[in-house]
Amino acid sequence: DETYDFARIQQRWLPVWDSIRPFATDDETDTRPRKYVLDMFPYPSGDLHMGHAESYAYGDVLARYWRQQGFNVLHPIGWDSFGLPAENAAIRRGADPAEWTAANIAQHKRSMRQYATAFDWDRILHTSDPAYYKWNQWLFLELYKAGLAYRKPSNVNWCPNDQTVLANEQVVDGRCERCDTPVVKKKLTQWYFKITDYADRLLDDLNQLEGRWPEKVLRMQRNWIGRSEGAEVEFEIEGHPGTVPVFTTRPDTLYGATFMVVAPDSDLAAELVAGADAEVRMRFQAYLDEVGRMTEIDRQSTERVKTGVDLGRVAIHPLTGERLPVWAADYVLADYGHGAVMAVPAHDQRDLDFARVFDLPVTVVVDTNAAVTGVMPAIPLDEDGNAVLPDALPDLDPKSTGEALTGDGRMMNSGELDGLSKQHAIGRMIQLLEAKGVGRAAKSYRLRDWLVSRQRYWGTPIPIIHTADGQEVPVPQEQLPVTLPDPAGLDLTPKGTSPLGAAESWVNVASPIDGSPAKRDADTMDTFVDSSWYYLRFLSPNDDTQPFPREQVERWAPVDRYVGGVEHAILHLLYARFITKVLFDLGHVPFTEPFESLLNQGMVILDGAKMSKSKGNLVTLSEELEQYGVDAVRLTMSFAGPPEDDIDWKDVSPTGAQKFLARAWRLSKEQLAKPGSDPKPGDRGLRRETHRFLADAPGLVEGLKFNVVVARLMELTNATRKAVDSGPGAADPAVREAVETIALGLSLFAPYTAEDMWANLGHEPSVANAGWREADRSLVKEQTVTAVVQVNGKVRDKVEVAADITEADLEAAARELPGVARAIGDATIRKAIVRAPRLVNFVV
Ligand code: ANZ
Repeated sequence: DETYDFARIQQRWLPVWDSIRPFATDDETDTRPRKYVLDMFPYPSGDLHMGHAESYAYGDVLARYWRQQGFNVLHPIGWDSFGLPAENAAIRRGADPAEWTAANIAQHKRSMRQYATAFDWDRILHTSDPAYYKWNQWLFLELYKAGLAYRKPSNVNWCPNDQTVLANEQVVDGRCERCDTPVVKKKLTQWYFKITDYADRLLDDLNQLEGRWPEKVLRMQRNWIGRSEGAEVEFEIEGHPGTVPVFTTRPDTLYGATFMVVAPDSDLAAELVAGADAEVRMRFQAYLDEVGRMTEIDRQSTERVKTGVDLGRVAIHPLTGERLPVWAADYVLADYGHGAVMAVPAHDQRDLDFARVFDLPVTVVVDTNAAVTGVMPAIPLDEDGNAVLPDALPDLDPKSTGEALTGDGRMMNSGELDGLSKQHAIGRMIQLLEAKGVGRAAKSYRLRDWLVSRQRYWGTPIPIIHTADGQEVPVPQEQLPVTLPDPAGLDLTPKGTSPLGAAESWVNVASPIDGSPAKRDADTMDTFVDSSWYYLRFLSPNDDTQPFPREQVERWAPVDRYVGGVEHAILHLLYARFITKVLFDLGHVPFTEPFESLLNQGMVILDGAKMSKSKGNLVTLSEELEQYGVDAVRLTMSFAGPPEDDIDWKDVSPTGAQKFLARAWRLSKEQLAKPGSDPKPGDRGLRRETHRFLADAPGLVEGLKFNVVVARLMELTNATRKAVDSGPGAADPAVREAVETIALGLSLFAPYTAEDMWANLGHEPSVANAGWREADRSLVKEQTVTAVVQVNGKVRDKVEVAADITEADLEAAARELPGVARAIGDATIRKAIVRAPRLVNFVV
């Protein structure tokens, strides 16, 4: 059969691979150097889509490449199978989420095999498997015992539609990430992980990842952690015990503080208002209700007119002793800094807006018209050479202009700080505060503790038992996993309390302490807990005695190359980094960062737009595979451009990829020299092309220039075809060498075609086991030049020749050229003028 038939080739090789399992990883006896290539594991909802196809194509290039280069490669896959999609689908269809999940995983598996992903099928896992979540519970208890998991009543983000709590990260522009419903605040007791204890390390260690993670991801993580440096200043409030700290990035402006503002939803506000008169309490309560309905984004919006309530309390300025009014206002957030600010309206726009609405005093303490640098700017001159004096300097009167003076300048109205620049004044003020014992240098973070409990069924049960007298008791390790109760008979629709609580026989247990009646914690874990450490579980997914064996961790981890979408730039990667650091601190792993390098593939889009079912512009992977075949789709992904760039499916050509594959494949069907023939006597020009590819491809793959490798394969294919048709012919051993090299190169991008070519070339499967070939450096170095061939002085053809070609060889090569033959026709050559290596002129 001489025609390239992708369907036949796919059918031929899939069962062979299933039986020889070329990608099963041996980690016991194999002593070769190791690489761990990991693709972000998918949610098992629906079938694989174009995004998966892209990401797995890239992960596979890397896994296959390292293997080919002689590494022992670990490239596993699993499913992030807990979470809302399964549960919501189950609710819609009245089915068990476990069954829905199993069916989807089975479909994914079929599609992944068909897509020829080089996964180790002996190491699969899914997080909703009790064999997995047993260790998720272990992890929870490790954090609990280390004081890093705790419960507190707090305002949580609440999605009224999904009836569930959301982590800050799941609130996008004030809306639920999943269903786009505006998120509100609700007070609930929830479990948290103390990620804020790790804020500095999570931030500082990003420097280690510089150059190995995309700059954009590093930036997003830095912003998310959001470290601000400044000071804490203590204020006394009349009639209130102790002092109240505020966080400020501008301690230099303390003399300009004219009032204090507390977050209405903070404990402090509740305490302060409790002592106020009835009218204030009523006004405050009404305000609080209003604020509860607002999103964080709305609260901080600069567009809205500022609102607030005077609490009728008095704060004492720690330096001047002045009496400052205390207000509650929604632009101050309860869970940032200390939930209270010293308001400096002259220099902070939000405070100024507020002061203007409620007519509060404004004191300027930085003269922003005063130069700080000491260097006088050149004064511009007019046509007559007279100095053009600037318009009057801007007024230092923010109360009337409405513009806060946020720039640098010289301190004024600030006692001992007068005349200093901002930076100096900040340092001096901190010294002053420390000397007086009313403040200190401090940092504040945007990062909050990680809310890990969910009031949903389809997740890992939290392994804590609550006794009747309110104690929290960890479920003993030998009783793990705490498995989910049978969902039959449970109402899974979201109500704000966990459906597990209604499973009487499950939730009611004897206290592990004294056997008295107790209750299981009915919440389940955020699925980001599951994915925060799964990369370690792949090292021994079937071990039920430990989460991951130490020696395997030392062998394989951390992950060398992690491949996945930029949508996980913050949540998942930050949590995985945090949990890795916790595991390091607890002595379970010997490293502090989980992913040595990260590849974020771009998106597959259509006509410039993100594809989605609702927009109706979905390209369906299975249909593309049906039409073009697996290899053409994979090759198209790799050829489209740098992997980080988006791929517009409108601009690419799977048909072109298919044609190229057919061209390459047909070469393997030529009457080639015997397998194992010595290529040395073969055509030098073609050999040079082959060895240049062998020399360049590894660096290109490692530099993630997959598209360039494919382009080079196309060039080599063309050169080989030319050698067969109009050169030394198919039987030249250089042709076999070239075709074998094409098969090796293609095996990274088009595994079916490469395998079939390899078989046509007379080799045993699998080409994935065939290794790479060392480039012959002497061939690579050899210079070539383009010789121009003329007939009667007219250019008729060109030929690539070695720079040191002899005159006789050049003349002989020139005679063979088709353009020359055509021009000469029946005429006889009277004279050949040969100037090696650049020119031949035949006179006829
Ligand atoms: C006085 C001041 C004067 C401030 C000035 C700024 C400029 P970042 O940079 O985001 O960390 N702030 C503190 N806690 C807050 C809270 N819970 N809700 C809202 N705002 C809060 O911002 C730190 C600044 O935000 C702090 O510095 C404080 O206002 C305000 F000329 O203090 B500043």
